[in-house]
Amino acid sequence: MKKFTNVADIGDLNAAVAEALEIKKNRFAYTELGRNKTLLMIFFNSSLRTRLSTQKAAMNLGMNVMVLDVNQGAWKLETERGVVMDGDKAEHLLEAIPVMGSYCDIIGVRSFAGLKNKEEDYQERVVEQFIKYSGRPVFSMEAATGHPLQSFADLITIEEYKTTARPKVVLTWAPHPKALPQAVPNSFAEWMNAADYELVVTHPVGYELDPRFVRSEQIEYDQRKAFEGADFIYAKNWSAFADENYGQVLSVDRDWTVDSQKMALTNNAYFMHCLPVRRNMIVTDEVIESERSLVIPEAANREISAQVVIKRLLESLETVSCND
Ligand code: AN0
Ligand code: CP
Repeated sequence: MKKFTNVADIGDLNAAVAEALEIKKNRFAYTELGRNKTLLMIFFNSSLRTRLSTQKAAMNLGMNVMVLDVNQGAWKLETERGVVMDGDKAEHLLEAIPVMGSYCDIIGVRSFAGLKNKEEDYQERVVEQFIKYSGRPVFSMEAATGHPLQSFADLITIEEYKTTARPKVVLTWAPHPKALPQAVPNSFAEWMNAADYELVVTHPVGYELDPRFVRSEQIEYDQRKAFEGADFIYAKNWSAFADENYGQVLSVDRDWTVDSQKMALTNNAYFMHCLPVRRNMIVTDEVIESERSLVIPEAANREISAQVVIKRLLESLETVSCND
């Protein structure tokens, strides 16, 4: 595996989950694989879980880890080619990327959607430039349109807790005061479809996701109806995807908040959310604190999904290191 930005990169999902569960039992089986290898993690946006779990995963593999917060202490980076750089941006991404690549063996990038220009976001400009110009294997730590490390952890979690071969998994939109990207729901749908679970997506009219991720027949606009018989409820907010209101908040209707009354309609479903979560907007205290809430084991599995991904990228490296 030379890059990791979507579900196709990981190949066979059964094999990936089996590898994850094996690693979970013995996290330190591959400490030699990463010896004298360096991971550079680059953050254009905030993070708690991704930063810590990915660093831990790399340390489990014996790697050295460097973290760069682009917005704290680095030069402000220009990303557009052809601009006259007479503003506040002191360095261009086109120099910064190969320079960063020269100091490491593998690169992880977090770069959220700007939510201003749909075409730009859906072209995944930043991550694609890292892939093209760094000369290193690159993995997404949440890019503009996807968050595959999260979805892989979600898949591992569902595999651990499911009691039927093909569970009913419901992705529900829930209210949030600020505009959020579609990356998490896009990837979640992509991975759940690839796993061939029964996926139902519920959201208010206007919140339809990219049809490349969610087919129209998978949408149920009535949230309560969608919850009926569900084995897993996966809550997430996202902003509008449609051209006419891309990146906008169309509703903050708290009738969409996940509460105990709605959970009672399900097949005693587990509750999931990628975190960070706003309590009593997305989900009530009662539901997130209930014994059916998986948010903590789900977050813990981020270490495991990251470790499988970094292990596979390490295995793809040629024997010559960047210092040779
Ligand atoms: C981000 C998002 O919705 O994409 C990160 C989630 C992992 N969430 C927020 O910015 C609150
Ligand atoms: N779920 C997730 O990616 O969390 P962070 O934004 O804290 O990394």
